[in-house]
Amino acid sequence: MKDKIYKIKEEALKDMNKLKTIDQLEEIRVKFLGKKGELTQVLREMGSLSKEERPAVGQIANEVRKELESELNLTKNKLRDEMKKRKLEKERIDITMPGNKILLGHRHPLIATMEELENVFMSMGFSIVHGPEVETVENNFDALNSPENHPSRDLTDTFYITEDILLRTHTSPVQVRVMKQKEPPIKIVSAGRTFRFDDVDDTHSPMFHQLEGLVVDKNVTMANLKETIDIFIKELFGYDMKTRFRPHYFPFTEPSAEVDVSCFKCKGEGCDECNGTGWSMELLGCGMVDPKVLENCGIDPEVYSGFAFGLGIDRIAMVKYGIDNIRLLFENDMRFLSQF
Ligand code: 2NL
Repeated sequence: MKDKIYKIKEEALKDMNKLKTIDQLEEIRVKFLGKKGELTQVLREMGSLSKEERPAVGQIANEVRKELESELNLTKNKLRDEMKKRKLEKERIDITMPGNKILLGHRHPLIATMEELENVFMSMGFSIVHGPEVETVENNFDALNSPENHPSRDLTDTFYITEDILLRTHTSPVQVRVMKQKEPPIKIVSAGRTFRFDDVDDTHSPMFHQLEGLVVDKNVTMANLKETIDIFIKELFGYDMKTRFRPHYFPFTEPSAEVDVSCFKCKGEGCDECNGTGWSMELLGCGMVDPKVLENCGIDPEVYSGFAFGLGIDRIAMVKYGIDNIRLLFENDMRFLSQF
């Protein structure tokens, strides 16, 4: 019986030397030490031994069991370490390898300009409002005093949807909507897409962008208008920039002015860019809201007065980024866009 026990031990150790995985190790544990294992089987047969033999054989059997158990545990730890080492080796990261570049998009230069303009006006206490691009003739022309025979109303200049509905030709109808809905004080700017039936050239596109502002309150004067425009230009282009107000005509303001700004290149010295005048021309139009327009929108011109201004965002973006062709803003050519 002792021989049998030693043989089991030898066999178990031999098996253990060959095994590769922890699963196989468990198989060996079951095969030799399990309930129906070989060593357990032998111990069960101890009944057939004589009383004298039993303690000695029992002791050997227990020793062998302990030895096998500790050997199994040692092997288990060894296997676990090896597996961990293999796993780490497999998952090794070469930190010197170049990474995958993540391509980040960014704002379109036109939208960036629009947001920059809005931010300047927000910092000056204006609210940002939005309105529909499809408008009524009433909001786009009639309420704004635009005469029936005005060229901009012409069927060949405007995209009409029906006789009364059109694609807005400026952002003014958004302000008309606000005036019709809200009591003064009003201090808003509205930016967005506008449409005119233009042929495309370097500076014209049938779809373009405007920003307009409107202030209506008691005692609003031309001085407030000039100050607001002046600060806006300085905030946007720098405090060394000057403004010049030239008389002009708009159907919805009286008096009206066009605003010139110091030449961006020479800052007023006079250069080839500004034909030696020192001024960038026609960046902005403005005026005191015509009392008739206030009345059209349900505001009493005897109590309230207001000023309004408008500018072309495309033009500002082109000046700001040195873009010489408006088409580049709308063609979405990545070779162009990725430069910003
Ligand atoms: C320009 C000039 C201007 C306005 C827009 C306006 C709006 C209302 C009432 C009165 Cl609701 N005026 N807007 C006034 C003067 C000039 O725009 O050159 N825009 C590109």
